[in-house]
Amino acid sequence: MTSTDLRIDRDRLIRRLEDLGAIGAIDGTTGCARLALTDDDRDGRDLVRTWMCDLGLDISIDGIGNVVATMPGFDPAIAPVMTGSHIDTVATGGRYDGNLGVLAGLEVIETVIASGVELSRPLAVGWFTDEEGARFAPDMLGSLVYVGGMPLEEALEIEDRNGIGVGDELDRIGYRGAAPTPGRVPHAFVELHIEQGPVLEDEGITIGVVEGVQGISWTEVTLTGQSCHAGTTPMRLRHDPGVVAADVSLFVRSLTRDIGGSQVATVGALTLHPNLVNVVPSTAVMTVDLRNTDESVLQQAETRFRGHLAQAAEAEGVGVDTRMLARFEPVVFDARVVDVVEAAARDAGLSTKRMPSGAGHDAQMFARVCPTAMIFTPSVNGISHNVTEYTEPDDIESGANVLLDVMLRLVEMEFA
Ligand code: HGY
Ligand code: MN
Ligand code: MN
Repeated sequence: MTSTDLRIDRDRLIRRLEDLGAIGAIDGTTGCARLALTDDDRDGRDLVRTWMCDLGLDISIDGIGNVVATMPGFDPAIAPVMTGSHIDTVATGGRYDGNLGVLAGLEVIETVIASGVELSRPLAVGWFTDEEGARFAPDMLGSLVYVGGMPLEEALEIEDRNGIGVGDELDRIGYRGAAPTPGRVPHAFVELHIEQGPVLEDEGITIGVVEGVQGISWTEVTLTGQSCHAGTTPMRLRHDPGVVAADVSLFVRSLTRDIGGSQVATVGALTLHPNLVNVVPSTAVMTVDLRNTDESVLQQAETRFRGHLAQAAEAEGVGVDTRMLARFEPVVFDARVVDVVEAAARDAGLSTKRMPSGAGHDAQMFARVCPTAMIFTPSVNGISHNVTEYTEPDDIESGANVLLDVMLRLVEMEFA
């Protein structure tokens, strides 16, 4: 059998997606909640690691809990072609976001090993800690540390909103590994991921050929006013942080209309304190997520947001503190790898579309150290970060077979 004849085992992949999706399952839905470094994340990690062990792969766990499994029996000097993604989820997650990339990578390796096809370099699949950033910011934390974008010590100190630290949680769930960071640089990296948007489905396209990732800006804003009685306090004496938060929410939405193009803005988290019907809040803590494919436009959006925030807070007599939770510039993937993704999909007779990624991914970190690109499969109704997230089995199979072909082609490529 030659490598071009290989095809993944669709049923085995779908079954594993279901088995992993059952961990942290959200009652009555096909969604799951496995926030980074929780017990559910640990259980998901243990399950996938078992599958990796059963396959006889060499497994390495590093100081931030990234897990990379590599085909055994190769000269350690030969860098692997790596794939991977994440198996942590948001609190209302689906069973495909991240999980597809990890399990399809495992499926590719299992298919190649079973075929007996000899390779000149190993394949590897990894999952990277806290890609979502939903519990510990920034997102893509594990892959950022893996590529040397953040010192391990700094990452271990990061705390969630309850003051619980990354390092302590890694120890608690048993995933603070000994492998060094930054990690081994792969020969090339390719990630399969659901699109998480409506483009492929709207245009009836099977494979997204991802050329890059848009820039991301996450700001936490703490507004401090004065708590007082909702009934007795005259409006002229109020300093209400909730009003400023509402104003800023509306402003960032208007910013997207004004800037247009790929500009998006989201106030995803908003907490009023004490959050009671008859108390003017003392504080409001909110997050503002701004993204754009163009760095200079993203900076303009940030400047306008910050200017309006300061103005609105001053008018209400409310104090403002801001904290950057994440800031990543747009990333352009290696054209040579992008071309391989497109060629592999087309040779398989699949429709393709070149496109940017609206979401952040671990691949954007690997693009810093090796030739990297991504493969998208369609999301039904363009929905993700939602328990109803779904991708058709045929598209899962097509995406995984494209991943298989791309990885085998990358094995034979030299990147001067
Ligand atoms: O936020 C993101 O784009 C990714 O899901 N972490
Ligand atoms: Mn993801
Ligand atoms: Mn996600």
